[in-house]
Amino acid sequence: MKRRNFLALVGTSLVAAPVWSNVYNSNIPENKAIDSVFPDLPFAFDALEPNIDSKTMEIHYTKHHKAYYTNFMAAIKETPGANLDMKTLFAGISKQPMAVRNNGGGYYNHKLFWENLSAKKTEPSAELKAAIEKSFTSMEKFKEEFSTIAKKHFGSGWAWLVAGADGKLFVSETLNQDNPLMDVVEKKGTPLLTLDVWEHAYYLKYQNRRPEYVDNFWNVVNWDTVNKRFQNR
Ligand code: MN3
Repeated sequence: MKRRNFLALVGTSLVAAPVWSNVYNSNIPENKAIDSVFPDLPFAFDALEPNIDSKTMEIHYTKHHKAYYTNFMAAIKETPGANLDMKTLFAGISKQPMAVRNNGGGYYNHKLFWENLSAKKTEPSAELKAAIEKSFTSMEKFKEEFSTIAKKHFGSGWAWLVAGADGKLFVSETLNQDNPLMDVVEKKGTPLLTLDVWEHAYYLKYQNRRPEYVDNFWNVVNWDTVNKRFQNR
């Protein structure tokens, strides 16, 4: 936990907040950062300009993501789900109220999304590249398939690169704030990379030009994060 978050936690006796004590035995290392305080954005609002503009980033993080987090905490506190780690919660999400599914997904998906974005130039590891080539024949083919799903997804949702239980990688799309960890989705697995294709993610800059937003996404993918997820899947 970051010192600032720790102090915030100490300073405000969050006794009603979920106890995440048994969290983070998950095989997704990024889960470790999720805690009883809203997580920091890992970069400045303007860091991804011009691919993702500063105003969109600011509203997306401080309004949309924050609201999902706040509503998720409100929906899950004092329920049995409050003591589960996110992976277990999502694996049984069909038994949870819609508010937990929508806001828990919204909270978690955005956190993953920020973590797989960076202004720094990064590259897929040799191991990830080999796995992508095995599953999609080439890196270009993978990007094409992922982009097509992201461009064509109807309505609000997310595009994903996922590691399946059989070890194969695949691309998928989910509706609203669902994700591949949820028992309600058809194609389940461990998320490696995600892209938010809700209009709020791009409309201020790109308006109806979602394909341009998707193409520019590749300029700001944080492959270091994707490599790490793949390694720890
Ligand atoms: Mn969003």
